[in-house]
Amino acid sequence: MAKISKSGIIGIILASLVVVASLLVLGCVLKHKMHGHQGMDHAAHEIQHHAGSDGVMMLDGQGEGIILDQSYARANGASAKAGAAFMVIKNFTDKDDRLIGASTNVAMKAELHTHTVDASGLTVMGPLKGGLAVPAHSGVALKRGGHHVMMMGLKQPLNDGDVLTLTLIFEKTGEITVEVPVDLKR
Ligand SMILES: [Cu+2]
Repeated sequence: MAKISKSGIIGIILASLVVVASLLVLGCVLKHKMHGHQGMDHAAHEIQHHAGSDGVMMLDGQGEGIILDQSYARANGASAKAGAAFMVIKNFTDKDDRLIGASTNVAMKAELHTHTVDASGLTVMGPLKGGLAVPAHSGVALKRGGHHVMMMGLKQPLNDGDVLTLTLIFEKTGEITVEVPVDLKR
């Protein structure tokens, strides 16, 4: 059996440490990369953040027709009488369209709302009169503090993880129905 010198053992230990350190760094890089690709919500948040005050933004990705993307709904507590739904409406068509109405299975009534600043500088919420323009080849963000679908007269509490059905009515495209997850953490 070969005799291993003291310096040989130290060499082996050092080499092992380098290998472990390399693996840790590699693991970290891979994790970040995966997060970048899979963290759609993160990206969505970023996009919504960058939309103008009218909610209109550049269209990213590819698709056909009108797509309701990154939707979620929430309410303030189990006894809330109203909730709200948010999403990015993506118009991949060549026609300017307009969101003119909404309905849902979980509320008596759904209305398009927006936030505006009144004469005294207070931010108030109210119906979006005339609907919401969704220009051709554009996205429109419905986000907290901006445009949203108000669901009034909730028939049931909105619990985290529930899925509700939301129908949006567009002037040209007609009705589009999507399943919307409830996410109370957003
Ligand atoms: Cu509202």
